[in-house]
Amino acid sequence: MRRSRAILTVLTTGALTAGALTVLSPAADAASTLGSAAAGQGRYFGTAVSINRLSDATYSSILNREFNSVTAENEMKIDALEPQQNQFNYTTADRLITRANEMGAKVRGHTLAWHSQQPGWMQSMSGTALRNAMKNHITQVMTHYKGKIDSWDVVNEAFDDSNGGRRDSNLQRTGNDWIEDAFKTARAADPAVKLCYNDYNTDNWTWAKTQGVYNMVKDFKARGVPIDCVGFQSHFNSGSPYPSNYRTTLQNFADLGVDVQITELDIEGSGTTQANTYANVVRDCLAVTRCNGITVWGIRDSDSWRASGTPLLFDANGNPKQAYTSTLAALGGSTSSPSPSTSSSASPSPSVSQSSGTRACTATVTVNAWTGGFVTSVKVTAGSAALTGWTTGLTLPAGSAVTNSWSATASGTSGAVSFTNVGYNGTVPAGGTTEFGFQGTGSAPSTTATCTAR
Ligand code: 9MR
Repeated sequence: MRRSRAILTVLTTGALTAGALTVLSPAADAASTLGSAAAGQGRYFGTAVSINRLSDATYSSILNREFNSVTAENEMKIDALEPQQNQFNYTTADRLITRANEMGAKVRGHTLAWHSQQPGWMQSMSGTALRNAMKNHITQVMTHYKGKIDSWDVVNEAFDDSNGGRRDSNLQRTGNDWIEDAFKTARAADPAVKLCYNDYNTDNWTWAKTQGVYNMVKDFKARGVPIDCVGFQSHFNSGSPYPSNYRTTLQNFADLGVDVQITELDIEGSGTTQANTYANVVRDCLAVTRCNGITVWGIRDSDSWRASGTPLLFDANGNPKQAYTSTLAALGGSTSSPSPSTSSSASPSPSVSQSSGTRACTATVTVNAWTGGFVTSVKVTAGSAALTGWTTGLTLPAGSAVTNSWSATASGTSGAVSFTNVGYNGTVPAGGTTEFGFQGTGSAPSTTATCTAR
């Protein structure tokens, strides 16, 4: 069930003097998160989610705030859903679907047929028995999730890493037609969902593996085998770097008449180099009409399967990295550019119509509340002079408490609370903005906030 939510955006001022309240439309904040910026481009921006991290408040609040698509990192794999033959366990995966519904997020289903993460009973199977078990798994799982999934990875990683042919596996040994059999079974089980082939090291157009997958999709389209999309995992690192022909690859596949999706993006590295590569990937997707969306393979570096490569958009503390800012900017969003609608709305307020040189700021509060909890985002906008620091204050109703905050240091957890910039976001150019947020229990705080500039 989707929770009903109240979303309110109010501009308040109170830098050096009390200011008038101006109500803004929610659209004023439309492009300040990855999900909303991607939506503005007609795409989704998703992440892999690991169910046991949802109890981590920092993880959970970033998930809520930034993403509008989710992929179960492991919970919808074959071993998780069918641990004993024909005994299905949907409990954990269903929790993730519920969470996605609460977020209003799409779900990518991952994955129905794969040589890896097979339950023990399947690993030891072969021939017709295995083929039938594969088809039964596809039918049962897709029937259970009918209407709840946007795209299914029907077959995952079926190609050899170097020679452009098929990977050897127990599934491959059931006959070369196992992939098309999987797709036909999937279409029959749920005709409405998008059916994808998903793989890694298929990003560089000149690589044999890319050509192998391309030729299979071309053949499927020519023979009417159902396939709707191709997923590019895009795990980039020094051994498999982002290729300059990535956009060509995406476009060539799209030209076969399938959607393309970036399904497991992570880019090892740091700083400007990493940030630029993320931006390039986003720009490549946006340049290809049929590139529907991007999923990163985890939230914080510490959540990654390759944590030591720091390949994600948030650091271990949940702070957005340079790669986050460049990704958001490439999506057409912004965390720090001047916002004309905010500053013009603020102009009636005496506190921001001051002469250049006097530091002032305003705080725009967005509350996303449900029964028993809330997430609050606050946009701090500098007046006509650059800030070197800021503190905003607001009041929580009795019984409410701050449980977590990001991109600011909180002082107090109940009643009157305040939030001060952290190291990287104290400096805000004249007219520029920065954002922080906090999560809490109880009823939502007032949208009236003060902002004190330094
Ligand atoms: O991130 C997943 C990790 O937690 C699992 O241990 C691993 C086991 O196979 O699978 C990882 O996810 C993989 C995904 O399902 C398919 N593409 C490669 C991903 C990274 O290994």
